[in-house]
Amino acid sequence: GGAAVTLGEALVSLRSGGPLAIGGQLTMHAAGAELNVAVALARLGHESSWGGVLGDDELGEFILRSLAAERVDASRVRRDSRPTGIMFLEARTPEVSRVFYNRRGSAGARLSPHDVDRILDRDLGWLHLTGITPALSDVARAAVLHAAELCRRRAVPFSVDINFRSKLWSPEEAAEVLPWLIEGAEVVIGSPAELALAAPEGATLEAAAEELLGTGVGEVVAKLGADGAQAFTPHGLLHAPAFPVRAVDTVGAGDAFTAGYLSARLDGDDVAGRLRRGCLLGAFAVGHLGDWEGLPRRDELALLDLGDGETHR
Ligand code: ADP
Ligand code: KDG
Repeated sequence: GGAAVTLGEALVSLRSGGPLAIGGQLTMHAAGAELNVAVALARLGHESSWGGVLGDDELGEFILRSLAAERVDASRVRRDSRPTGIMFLEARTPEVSRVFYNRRGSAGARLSPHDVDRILDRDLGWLHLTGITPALSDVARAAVLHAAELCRRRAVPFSVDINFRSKLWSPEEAAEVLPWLIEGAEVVIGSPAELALAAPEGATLEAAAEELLGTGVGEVVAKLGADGAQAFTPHGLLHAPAFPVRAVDTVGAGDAFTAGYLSARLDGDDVAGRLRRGCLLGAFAVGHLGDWEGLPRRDELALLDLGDGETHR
């Protein structure tokens, strides 16, 4: 029982169809790694909640409206006089995208330990955190470390997606903080490079996973893009292939994967089932513009079992 809760910074993402320096139309999406996970879980019917700080501005209104439409509880959101952060996603060429942030001094970066107490003051079934939040500001770092500590103290299961963002902090800074964040986590997710960042002794993915499991992490999950994903548990190693789909927009695939993995875990599925649903949600995410817009409701989970180009009549 209890809600699946996540907290962090929500952003507005503005996606271009070409070089930003040329101008033209941008499409507006609610984004942020933790918001993406919250929406994905709600789509699958889980009781889902997102907590954080939004600007007292129109972008904050847009994000609240998006959360409400997706049935994500946002009752513990605080508004702040600072602006809601923005992320530009530039399709510079069809193959190469670039990210630019307008988020320094944003409302979201003001998330505090006090906010965390308010957000987590409830029947908590699961908490999901990311390595983006500690990179935002000193107070946000204190907030997310406090959240992890509360989980350890209250024996609430929690997960961490490392989500290293090089525009926010250096690998050295991240390597110093991440062990404090992931200590005691049930699930730690990252790319092989991110997992190596969190396990400084781990020279290979296997060694990094081994090291993290040795510190008491329950499951270590590596996202491998079009190669699928791999889970390391005390009982061994499991790999799942990606679903073959045409990738339209890969941003958000990692969050979708994480939500799929956690959803299956909340349902009590085994590790193979968790990996499969993770890869399935990742495939849905890459097939659609936007981080989460293309994600399935629970009754749509079998859609990709249809053949290519098939029309369901
Ligand atoms: P991130 O976006 O965090 O870098 P990945 O690129 O590894 O994460 O994507 C997460 C998951 O999404 C992968 O494990 C895979 O299951 C799925 N995925 C990513 N890219 C593709 C793709 N091109 N085709 C099919 N599935 C994909
Ligand atoms: O995972 C997708 C995220 O990159 C995006 O929504 C924004 O949280 C975000 C970030 O900080 O990059």
